[in-house]
This record gives sequence, structure tokens and C-alpha cells, in this order.
Amino acid sequence: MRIAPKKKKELFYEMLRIRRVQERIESLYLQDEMKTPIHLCIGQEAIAVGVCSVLEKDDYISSNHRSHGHYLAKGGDLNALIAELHCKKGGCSKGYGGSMHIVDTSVGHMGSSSIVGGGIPIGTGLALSIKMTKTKQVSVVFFGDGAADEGVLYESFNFAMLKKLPVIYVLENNQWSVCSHISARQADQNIFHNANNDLMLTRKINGNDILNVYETTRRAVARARKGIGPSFIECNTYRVLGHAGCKTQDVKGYRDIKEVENWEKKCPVDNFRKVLLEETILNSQDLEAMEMQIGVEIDTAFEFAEKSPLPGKEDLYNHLFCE
Ligand SMILES: Cc1ncc(C[n+]2csc(CCOP(=O)(O)OP(=O)(O)O)c2C)c(N)n1
Repeated sequence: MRIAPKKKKELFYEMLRIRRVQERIESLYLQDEMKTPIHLCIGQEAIAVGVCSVLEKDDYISSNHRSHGHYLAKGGDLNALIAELHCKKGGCSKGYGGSMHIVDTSVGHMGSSSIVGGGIPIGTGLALSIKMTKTKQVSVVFFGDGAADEGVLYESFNFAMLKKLPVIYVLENNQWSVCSHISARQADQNIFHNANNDLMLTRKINGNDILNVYETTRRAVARARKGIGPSFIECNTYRVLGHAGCKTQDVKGYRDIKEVENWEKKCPVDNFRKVLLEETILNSQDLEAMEMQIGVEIDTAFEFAEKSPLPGKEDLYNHLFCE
């Protein structure tokens, strides 16, 4: 399908915005104002944006510990994200969750879980609720290759195929689970691609290619909305920074620096920028204006977080089981 220039520009803008937000968080993290562990998604932006830009506001996503990009791409509020990282009342989880427990049902972000694989059955259950209430929504589950090591994935796949659920499993295969490479964890690198395509659409794609992610998701979403059943999209990508924290906190020695450098050349943001400049969909003034707008938005979000109060004693028993 031909993607209109305006849409391509929007996709680029969203990726750039997520990248710049991550960079700002990274640069300020050691000031210790953000009272939360952080897991940045630099290098993986095309997946969050490519998938979420196909979704409607009331579609569901469930996510994992690395979920800033998913939240923003789903239409989440940047002020609320940054306030959440500061564990302030203005945060999307009212300051109770921090970076790994983002939730905002107003935009269909049904929660991220720090339990690796924890979002998989939740997203599957959400798809069951969609089927039972007969709406046209879909449920998307984002998870990593480490989560694909968990048995719950296979139980969930089976249940989704059996019940023909409107769920799309998006595996962000960034090769590493903390310091453990996928080759040390999976005997067959073809994670579940042998499923009968009538039961589950499976695709293994370049997750750094935004247009590929967008187009593949579009098909999966159309299939889910028609009631045909689940899809599994494995997006090949790479976590450019360390597992958690900022650059200087990255554990050294578990991966080859050349591997990192090779993947840096496959940067989804830089490469899409080049394409759009070549296609004259973007020019240098557009880029400057985008950077300016994003910069102001990020400054505003950090100011909002700073001014937002911490949860008080009176909040202790609020919002624990519901909003
Ligand atoms: C059930 C469970 N096991 C182990 C951990 C510790 N842990 C936290 S993040 C992580 C790596 C997860 O890797 P992956 O799912 O590939 O996501 P990525 O960090 O690469 O985005 C692990 C093992 C955990 N939080 N939960």
C-alpha cells in the first residue's frame, strides 16, 4: 500500500519525539530526581510508532518495563510520563508506578508490567473481553525476546488461536535479555513461526524499518477486526543503550562494541530521515522546526514534573486496585 507523504512525516516526527525524550531522560538521570529505574528504547522507536499509528485510541496495548515509546506512540501525555518518572502525583500512574508501571486507560494503555512476560496473558485476556463484548477493538501486546522464553507465551498463543482472539503479539527481538544473548536461550531462532497461518498470521520483519512495521501491523489489525484471529509479528531490532539506567551505568563486556556500532548504523530514525530528505518529503527547515517543537515540549514536561506534588499520606490507599 502506498503511504501518503503526510503520514510518513507524522511517523518520522513521532519517532524523533520519542528519541529526543529518551535522550533527555538519559542525560538527566544521574541527577536522581527521577525516582525510578529506567529502561530506554533508543533504537527501537520504529516498532512503537509503526504499530501504534495503526491503532485507534480505544484499542488496547499492554507493555513491559521498556514502555516509554509505547505510551507516547499510543497518544500518552508527555507531561504525565515525565511526572511518573519523578513519582509525582501528576504522573500517568499517579506517581505510584514509575517507569516500569505505566498505565493510562484514557488512551488504551492498559498497563506495563515489570514481570517479564507478565503483559502477555493480560493482553490476551483483554482480547477475550473484546470478543465477549463484541466491539471492534484490538489488543496489542509488546514484549521482548526474554519474555518469549516464558511458557506463558505459548499458553497465550494457543488460547488466542483456539478462541480466534483479536490480539496482535509484537515481539521486539532486540537480541538481549539483560546480558544474555538470544542464542544462549533459544534452541530455534524461529520463535513460533511454524504456526498454521490460518490460525495465526506470523511475520518476521525488520523492526527498524518503520514502513514495514506499519504495513505489517495494518494487515494484522485488519485481520483481527474481521474476527479472523491473532497475529504474531517478530520485529528484529537492537537495544543500543544498556539494559537499564543511563549510558555510564551500562555493564561492560557482555557484548561486542562492533555489534553495537553495526546496529547504530541501522538507526530507524536516522535512516528514515535520510529517505524522507531524498524523497523531498522533508527539508532542513522542517527538521529544525520539529526539533524546536519537541525541545519546547520536553522542557515543559520536565517543568510540569518538577512542580507536581508528591503523593501525600492521604493518597496511600487510593488507586491501588482501580483508577
Ligand atoms: C519473571 C521475571 N524474570 C526475570 C526478571 C528480570 N528481568 C528484568 S528485565 C529482564 C530482561 C527482559 O528481556 P526482554 O524481554 O528481551 O526485554 P528487553 O529488556 O530486552 O527489552 C529480566 C530477565 C523479571 N523482571 N521478571
